[in-house]
Amino acid sequence: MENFVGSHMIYTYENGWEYEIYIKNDHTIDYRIHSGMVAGRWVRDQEVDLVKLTEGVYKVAWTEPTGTDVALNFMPLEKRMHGIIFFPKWVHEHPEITVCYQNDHIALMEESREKYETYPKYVVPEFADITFIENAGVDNQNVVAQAPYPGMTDDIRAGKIK
Ligand code: FER
Repeated sequence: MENFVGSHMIYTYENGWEYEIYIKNDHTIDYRIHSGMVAGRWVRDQEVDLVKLTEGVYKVAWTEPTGTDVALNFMPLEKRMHGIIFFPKWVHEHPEITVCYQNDHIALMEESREKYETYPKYVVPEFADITFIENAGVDNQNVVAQAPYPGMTDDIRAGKIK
């Protein structure tokens, strides 16, 4: 796990959705969503379950305050990952409610998951290509420190922002 913790990655799912993740420590991630159904959403300090499955293969899984469940498998040496996202029905119908800096709107997420429908869930299983990877160290507060904007992932890949 020593190698994987600290990984800062950008990846594009085969459905075109582009995501960014920072493995902040062995039980916490920060992330930004750059395109797709909930583009613009960003989150810090999400508690996750993180394990090394075998050499070079890591699994990150968690449940969001929105009720969305996520399980990601990373194969950094192959620059590939697979993710499966289980969206409650309400997030699929009202994605804009979840597009925010979630840390400032936890109560709204918890109210919405009670107010709207959960089932049937909208399940999105996709492979992705990892287009950027660096190790940013443990508990680095500067990696995911501002809202996503159009073109941000190009800027990160070009080394223009940190
Ligand atoms: C990912 C897929 C989904 C990811 C985060 C999510 C950080 C979160 C989705 C949501 O809460 O809406 O690859 O990576």
